Amino acid sequence: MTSRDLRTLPKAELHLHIEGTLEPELAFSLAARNGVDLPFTDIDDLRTRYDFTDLQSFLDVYYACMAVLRTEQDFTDLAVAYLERAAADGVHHVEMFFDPQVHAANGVAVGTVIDGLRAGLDSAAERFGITGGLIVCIVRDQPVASAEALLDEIGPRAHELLGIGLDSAEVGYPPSLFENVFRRAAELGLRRVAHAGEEGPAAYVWEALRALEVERVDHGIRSIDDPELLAHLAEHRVPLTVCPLSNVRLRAVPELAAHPLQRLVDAGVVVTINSDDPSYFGGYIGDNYAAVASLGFDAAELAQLAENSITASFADATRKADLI
Ligand code: ES4
Ligand code: ZN
Repeated sequence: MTSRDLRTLPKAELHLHIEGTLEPELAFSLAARNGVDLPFTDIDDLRTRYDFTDLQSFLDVYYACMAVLRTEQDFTDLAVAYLERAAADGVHHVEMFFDPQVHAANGVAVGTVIDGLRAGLDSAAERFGITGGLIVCIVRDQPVASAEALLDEIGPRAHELLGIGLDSAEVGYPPSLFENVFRRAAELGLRRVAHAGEEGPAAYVWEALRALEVERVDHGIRSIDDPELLAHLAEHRVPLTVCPLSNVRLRAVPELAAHPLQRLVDAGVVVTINSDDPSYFGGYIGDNYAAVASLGFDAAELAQLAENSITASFADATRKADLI
């Protein structure tokens, strides 16, 4: 399948950290606009820090860059820049993560972030017909009390959000820590997802399913180590949002050829392809599909992965039927 054909496959992006779409050029221009000092001398210096060895080495750079995002307009600009690229890659529906606890530490209220991102999504709806919504992510290496306080804050605006997620440093921060937070989120009407089995073990995927009652698992690639878990995911059609280029760049897999994607598909798991933090990991969603094509997936298999992304989304049934 040519990369042009890959880009015209209608698809949904379900695992995308909007802060991870911040390109170095925009980071430096927002730093200047907001009078924020970045701990990098220039764009080239920042790019040299992209040689990640694991998840934490990436998160250190990612959180440092997020400090340039201060105003509602910054978040709108960020979202619009991403959504333009997504539209060009055949994305018709986006469920976008954001990390309010990190912005709060920079003095930015969650309402400012929500307003800015929603304005970006509204503009993409008008310009490109893109649908979607926001998934508020709990930063799991911050105290549980901070997550509880965030829930207090978003309560009145929960109807403007699609869901709740769980991200950041995984090992040592098991999903069960956030059982009460996710229960409260469900009571607010939020859909539930969580990062699990990226660097952490298959046991964390089980915990996300049992303690948090997630409807999708973000990454989930370590599920490959547990045949019973694979059978459970397949039987209950719990989708995985897999991010191949992210897994390579953060060394969650030794190389692309060693990625368990094919084995997950062969186990009958509903797998989707996503970009995670495209500015940092060397490619947007079209590049991730191209990486999968390079693994030997044929046109029918790639079309199935794209269809899975629509099926696995939280779009309503009418919208899903339009897109498939
Ligand atoms: C993330 Cl790749 C990844 N894993 C966990 N948390 C994250 N936040 C942003 N990107
Ligand atoms: Zn992620």
